Amino acid sequence: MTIKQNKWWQSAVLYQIYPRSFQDTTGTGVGDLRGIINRLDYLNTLGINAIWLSPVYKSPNDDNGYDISDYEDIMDEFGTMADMDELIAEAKKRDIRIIMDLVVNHTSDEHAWFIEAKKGKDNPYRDFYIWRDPVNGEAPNDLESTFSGSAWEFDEASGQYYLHLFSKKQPDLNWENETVRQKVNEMMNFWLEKGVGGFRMDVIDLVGKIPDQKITGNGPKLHDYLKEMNQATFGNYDVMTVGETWGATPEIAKLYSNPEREELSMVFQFEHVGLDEQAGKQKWDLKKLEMEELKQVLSKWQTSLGNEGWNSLFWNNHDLPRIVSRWGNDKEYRVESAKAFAILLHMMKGTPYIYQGEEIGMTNYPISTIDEVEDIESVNMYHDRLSQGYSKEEIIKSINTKGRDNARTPMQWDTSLNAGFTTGKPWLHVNPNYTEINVEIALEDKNSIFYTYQKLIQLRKDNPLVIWGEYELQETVANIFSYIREYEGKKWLVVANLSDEKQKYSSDATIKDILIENMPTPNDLKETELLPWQAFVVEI
Ligand code: TEU
Repeated sequence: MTIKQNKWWQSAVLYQIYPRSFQDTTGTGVGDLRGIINRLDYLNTLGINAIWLSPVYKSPNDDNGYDISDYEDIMDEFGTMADMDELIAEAKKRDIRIIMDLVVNHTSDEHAWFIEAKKGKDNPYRDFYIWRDPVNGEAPNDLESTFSGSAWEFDEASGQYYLHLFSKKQPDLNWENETVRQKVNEMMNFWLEKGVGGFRMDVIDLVGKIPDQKITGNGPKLHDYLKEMNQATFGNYDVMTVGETWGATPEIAKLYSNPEREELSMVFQFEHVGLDEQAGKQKWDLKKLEMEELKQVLSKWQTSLGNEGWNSLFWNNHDLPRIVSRWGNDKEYRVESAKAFAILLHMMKGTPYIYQGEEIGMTNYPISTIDEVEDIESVNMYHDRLSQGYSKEEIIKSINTKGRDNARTPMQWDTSLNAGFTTGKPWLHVNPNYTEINVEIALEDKNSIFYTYQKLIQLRKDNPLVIWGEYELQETVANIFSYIREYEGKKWLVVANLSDEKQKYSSDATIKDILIENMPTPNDLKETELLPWQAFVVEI
């Protein structure tokens, strides 16, 4: 079987919306569904085919919607189910599909199932979650929560602990319980019937966990569960699925996305995301990115899936710092470096994802005290590390480099109050650079980052080479990333200087056509020099 299934999602470009920070229409300081509907024409101008919507379900917002209290209702701040139906319909008119965020490793502790489960050991919902007796008066084992501290929370009333791999307000569902899986499937069908375009599956690699053996990711039943889910739900629709799988290797990615196995369309792999952290430590333990490693890792993913899996391509999401601040230069080369990273990623094989604001080169927002931070992961880590003896300065530096709020500051629409995001008090600080970096200015400037993204999307639509072509990394100096895509006798050369310095470059290739560039491309590529962050794609 070939991977060339010609599925719509293989040639699509997705745009991720973090609704809380996208567009407020009611003055609450929190974005809403109406705001997204109002901005659909903007997204249509960009040219995207689908929107991955971070969670919009009912939630007490301990983790900004990733703690769901009702999967079949909409968060009060965001609007109503009627708004949601309208969003799906309005998007459809523009050929844009809505991809729902499926967060089913855990629910909120305010979900009706957990409220029932807490009532006692005999409650029919008790087994929907993972309860264990204390061991020697303590937690069953030393499993840790991603958000710091033990993954076990003691429940006084019953004398048992429940498992939460994230916050204690996010109890883990017990996937071994068949009824739990059935309920999840029913809920997925509810959304599929509404006409959504698929699901992004939050930490899906964790649902096969065996907590007693301290197995969390990639448990033995994981793939059986996904096959079962595929058959019972999305397998019956023309939709896409993308699993969030932090520990995936290419071999693991094939298990999920080989079409013959009938599991998922693709997964998000995070190998490149970990390249600026110290091996075996946490994301907060910083290390400088080696470009050579980035090249090797991304190229490995480009070539190793072959016909047995499908890539997703991304630099950013709501959990990651902004790419232009992280690995680019958000000062003197903000525009050039943002374009260079865009060109590099969008010419690769796989389905690209753009995170809101990336298309205008939004940057990180540095904080100076912990009071400015909203994100539960950063706040918990701060207190945890303070108690372990880390200095405040060191922790703040980690948060400024890697904290999730960097990606979550409100979308910068124009130069009006609060960047046009809200007329009220924004839930999270607006980056003061909105007076220069915003959508209005970007749309007026033909040379803006926005139009580079727009053109990259168009190139993908017009050229099967970008979707199906073979990939080959080219030999260059460390700071230049270059590859060739080849398809049906056509060859495209992609070159990007990922540094603040000029770099020596040489290629024997003759340029037939310039497809895209972020500054004038040399006529002759032999023995030449690339300017800082220079990037181009040429037919050779
Ligand atoms: O993220 C999974 C996850 O493990 C993140 O917490 C990640 O480790 C960290 O942010 C790395 O920067 C997903 C969602 O994307 C995230 O927003 C949720 O908080 C989390 O699951 C729990 O649902």
